[in-house]
Amino acid sequence: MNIFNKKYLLMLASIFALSLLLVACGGGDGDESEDTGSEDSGSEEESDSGSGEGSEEASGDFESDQWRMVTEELQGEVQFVYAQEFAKRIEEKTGGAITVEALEYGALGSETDQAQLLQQGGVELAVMSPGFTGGQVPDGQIFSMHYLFPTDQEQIHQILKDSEALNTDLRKKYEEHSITPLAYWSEGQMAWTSNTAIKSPSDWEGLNVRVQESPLMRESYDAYGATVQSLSWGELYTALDRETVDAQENPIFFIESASFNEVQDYMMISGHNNYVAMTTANTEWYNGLDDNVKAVVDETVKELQDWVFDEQKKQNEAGLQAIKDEGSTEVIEFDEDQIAEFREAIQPVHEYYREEVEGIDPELFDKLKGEIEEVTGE
Ligand code: 6CS
Repeated sequence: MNIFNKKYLLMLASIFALSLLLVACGGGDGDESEDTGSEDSGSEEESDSGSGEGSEEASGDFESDQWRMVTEELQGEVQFVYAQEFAKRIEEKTGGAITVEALEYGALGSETDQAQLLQQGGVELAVMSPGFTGGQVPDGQIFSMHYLFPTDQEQIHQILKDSEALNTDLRKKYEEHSITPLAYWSEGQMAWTSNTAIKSPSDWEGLNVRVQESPLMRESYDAYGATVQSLSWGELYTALDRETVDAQENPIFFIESASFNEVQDYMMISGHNNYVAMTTANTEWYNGLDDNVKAVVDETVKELQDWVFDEQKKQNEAGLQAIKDEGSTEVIEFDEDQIAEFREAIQPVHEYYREEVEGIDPELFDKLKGEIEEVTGE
């Protein structure tokens, strides 16, 4: 076991301890102040968490406040550097009145614990993957549909920024669960890794693939003949190493950063999907913000759309190069014919999603498809 994985064991221990804390928090107000061990972008005073009630006037128009933004990734990875940049800009724009603490994966539990914590108001802000709330917000599963979004990153960027289906309609669906998605952004194209070379849908036959919690992911891999297993990513390296799981999907920077390539012989650049993350706020907290504070949050989130596009691009390019340099994982890039074959195999799942998945809004799906077609011209 390398140092990296010892780090995961420590993290899992902290997840267990913090899960107990989460239960104790139940609907809490975020006043708990743990030593997270993460790089602190905020200050060390007690958190006032909330709309600023009772806090003192600190700088110009802004009352002093402290927020926390929890992420699902480790220091240096895209979600975490996003949270740091968000913190830096909020602090600058409010003349230091408002500070934001960026928290890394594991500091407050697993990805599902973190989502729950945001919903309960235990943290104000989170970078969240829709895949972990697919059971609660069925329409959010739209992001786990293979070959729905284009492969062109600029086009995905445009769709995520401008889509009304996502930024208005889907946002409302999340808000019913106290999650306000302030922005959707891509962490890059996902690749498949496995110890088997996957070049056509039938190569998936009999493989067990790790997925997030979204039920639709089961249907997608079922269409190729594979079975799925839900796991937190912190358990994934060991599962791949011990071959209790055969394959996984993630953006390339993350495959390299989490060292999955060390225990996988092949990486397929399949074009099957991109990894969407959401910048989210607890809905009641966000709605209760003073207008000037809300405007600063909205402006910062908007600015960071382009910033994070460049950041993920840089990290994905470096990750691909590092995997190639390391040399033990063969990189297979799908050609147009292979993509067409997979696209055809997954069509029944698109229809199944629209017609049969309980709780989804077919109009939202149709609207998003229309918006995608407008951008791609197909
Ligand atoms: O595979 C996962 O679950 C993790 N992947 C990424 C790119 N970010 C966080 C997430 O939990």
